[in-house]
Amino acid sequence: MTSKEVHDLLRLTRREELGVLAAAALMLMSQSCVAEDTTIDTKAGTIKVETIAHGLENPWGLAFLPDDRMLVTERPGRLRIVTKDGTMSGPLKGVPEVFAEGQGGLFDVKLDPDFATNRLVYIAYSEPGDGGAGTAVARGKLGTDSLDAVEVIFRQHPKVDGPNHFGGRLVFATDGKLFVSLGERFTFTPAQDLSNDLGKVVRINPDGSVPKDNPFVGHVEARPEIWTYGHRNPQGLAFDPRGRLWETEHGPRGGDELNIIEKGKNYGWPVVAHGIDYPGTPIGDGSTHKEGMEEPVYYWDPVIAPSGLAFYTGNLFPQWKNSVFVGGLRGMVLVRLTIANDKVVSEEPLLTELNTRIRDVRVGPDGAVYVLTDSGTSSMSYGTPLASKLLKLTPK
Ligand SMILES: [Ca+2]
Repeated sequence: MTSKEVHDLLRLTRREELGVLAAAALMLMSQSCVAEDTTIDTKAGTIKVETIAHGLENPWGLAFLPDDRMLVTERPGRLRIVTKDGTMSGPLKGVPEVFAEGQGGLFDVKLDPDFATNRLVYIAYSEPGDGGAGTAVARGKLGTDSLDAVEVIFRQHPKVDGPNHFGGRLVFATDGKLFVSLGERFTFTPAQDLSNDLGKVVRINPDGSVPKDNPFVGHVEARPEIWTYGHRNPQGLAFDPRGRLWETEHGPRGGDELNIIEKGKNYGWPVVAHGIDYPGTPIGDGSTHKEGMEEPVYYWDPVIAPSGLAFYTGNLFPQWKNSVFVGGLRGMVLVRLTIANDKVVSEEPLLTELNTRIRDVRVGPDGAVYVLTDSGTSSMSYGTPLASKLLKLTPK
């Protein structure tokens, strides 16, 4: 709505309705202001930051449909289709009930590798049930305005009380196996126990069955879906162009991590970690390394609360080859890391001008970088204004 249209609308309005409509008009004008595109200067030159959609509520995950549209999740439990010009559908029907408290709700969304023929979409979410809630994965066929024939293919075991540390990222390997990141639900030591799914990365077939070559298949005490363990709250999961799996997780104070995920390995939580516990006490005996436990490739101190992870694989930004993007919630930053020989050799903070939390980052099929902001002031906030955005970054 242009300011002239707003003016005309107000002029035609009966006096007693003026206040309400003026407030509505002001809101529309302010929304059109926040939707304006902007440019920022980066080491890759000036880039354009375009607001594709705004007014989202705690968006969490993003997937690109083959017809240029996108699927976006909102944590309270909504899955929407967004067109490339920003038109948002209503919430799709068929999404299971989610435990929408604290960090809980609807998380990531992924298309089946054979989506073009089977229309299957996978969602991760916190599922309420006996014992509290746990991360689950469901899949259904994408219809016009619904997910149809939805089935739950995976449930984190056991469900735990409390609203924290669900993980919730999904990624398919090129061989079709599905990886799911699972938080330790703020339980600490169970992350080291292979008889549960707390603080694990699991590997399953698309129908939820367990691949026979998983590392703990046949171990009596271990759950066979486990691929790696000793994680805290992993919210970033992505394959690099060489086919290796990388992960980010929320660590303790001073210890957010970037890890390379390898079959059967132990990533240390809560025995070894960088940083200290939030009350100010050491983690374990205060060590950062121990035999048999993997150290992170990189860690953040102060923490950024990483969420979303994407290797730059497009052609729009040749300068960003060998870069990986990491969203930062607490850090209110999109981090670009340059990787060489599995080491982080530089870190560039991007989008700090926006002063907003970043929940997810993806590289689109067009080579642009897409970012979901989260306008909540903290991971625990609900009822914050619906001001989160889907942004698109392209060279200016
Ligand atoms: Ca670790």
